[in-house]
Amino acid sequence: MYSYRRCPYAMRARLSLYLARIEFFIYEISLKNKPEHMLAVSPKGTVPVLILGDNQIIDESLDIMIWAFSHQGIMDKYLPQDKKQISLSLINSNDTSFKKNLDSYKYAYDDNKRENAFKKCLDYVSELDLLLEKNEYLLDDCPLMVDYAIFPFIRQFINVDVLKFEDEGFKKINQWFNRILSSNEFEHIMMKSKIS
Ligand SMILES: N[C@@H](CCC(=O)N[C@@H](CS)C(=O)NCC(=O)O)C(=O)O
Repeated sequence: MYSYRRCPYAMRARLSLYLARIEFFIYEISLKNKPEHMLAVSPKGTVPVLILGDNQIIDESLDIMIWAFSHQGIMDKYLPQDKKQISLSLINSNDTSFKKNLDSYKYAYDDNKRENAFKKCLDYVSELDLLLEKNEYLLDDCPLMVDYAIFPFIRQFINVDVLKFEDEGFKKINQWFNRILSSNEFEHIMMKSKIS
């Protein structure tokens, strides 16, 4: 898999492959100097790009997650039918509006725009926080695909300014965040690759 260690999309893909116990090689790329072979098999030029044994290419992070879980027959465990619709809807909000607001919060030069984007990000975080009133993870007491797909983006959001986020007092999100952050699976997928 072509990957970039700090990319949240690549993190969710690596997490799913790890959870599914699928062995894979990581080819760590530089986003500024993408390998020709990667661009040849996936001209859109984003990571992650997974190349299967039969040369089939999967170059969308959610497709990689779904492929990994279904390949190992553990789809029901991570994306149970009764939670499928809400899971995909929460992930879709993450990948569209939350990601857009997160980028403005991170990169906007104008202070008002940054603050506005921060507030908009908090709307989504509050929605997640509310879900965590009921369970330890977003939709259950064990982590599902939805948790692993969203977590890397919340991590980016919190890391922009940890103290500013902590001032908001989202206790449940903080607990959920720390639980996944300190998990074996996250630690494993963040280990520095020896092949690059
Ligand atoms: N929709 C894609 C998005 C992947 C994506 O945007 N990855 C970023 C890195 S975090 C990327 O490769 N950007 C290309 C670049 O910066 O040139 C997915 O889910 O896999």
